Amino acid sequence: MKLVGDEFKEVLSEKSKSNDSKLILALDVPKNIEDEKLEQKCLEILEKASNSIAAVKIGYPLVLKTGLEIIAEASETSNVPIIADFKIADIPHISKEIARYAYESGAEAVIAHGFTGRDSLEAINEISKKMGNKGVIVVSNMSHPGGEKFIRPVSDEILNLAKKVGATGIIGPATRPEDVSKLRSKAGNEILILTPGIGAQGAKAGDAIKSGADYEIVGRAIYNSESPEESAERIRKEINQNISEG
Ligand code: NUP
Repeated sequence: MKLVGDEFKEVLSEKSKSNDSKLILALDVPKNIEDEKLEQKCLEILEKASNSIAAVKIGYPLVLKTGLEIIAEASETSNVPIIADFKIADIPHISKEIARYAYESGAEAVIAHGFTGRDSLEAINEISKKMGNKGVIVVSNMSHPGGEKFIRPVSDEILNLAKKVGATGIIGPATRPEDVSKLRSKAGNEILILTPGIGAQGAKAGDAIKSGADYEIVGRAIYNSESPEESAERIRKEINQNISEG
């Protein structure tokens, strides 16, 4: 089946090649920043990290604090593709509207939950196609310990659904590389696997990619560090080094 999100896959892959990077920055809310300075500080972090990353992921914390416009501003500042992590989980009509707002604001891809079922994902795919083949990434497993209880046991089923509807990619847990290997073996090669959990959640840079992921998502280890620019560059290199050691 043809996947949605060709345009997103292409811009992501181009940026990944030109920056020699498999790193996606999760731009959440850095600690100890006054509310009035938050937007400026986040854009500054992004600008400084932008040569070390393949994409940036923006989610609820930053959007709820600063407004949806942050997506367009981030896109202008960095020239890297933006993934809107809204973990969309609603009935088809509402899921589609959330995705629409994210794409209209400049996001190249959205993250959606898969447990809502086929009709909700298909509604997002529909708007993705209408807006020029934007990305749809489905959460098929989660990286935190609590993810073991409800989502991990059904992660294969969610992956199957993501494949059936032709989603662009899935989220897998870098904290459980054995799960990433399993997901890759069942996913085939075409679907992207994006994996959070490196650094603050304990996973080592590069291990998830060695287990079959395409990209690694890192937030706090970059934006809460003394020099986000240096940390992003260091983690980019660590990933590449770890992968090259095979
Ligand atoms: O399973 C997931 N785990 C996870 O951490 C799915 C996610 N989308 N994330 C996101 O990745 C989370 O919302 C955060 O933005 C980022 C990880 O951040 P950090 O642990 O590197 O700070």
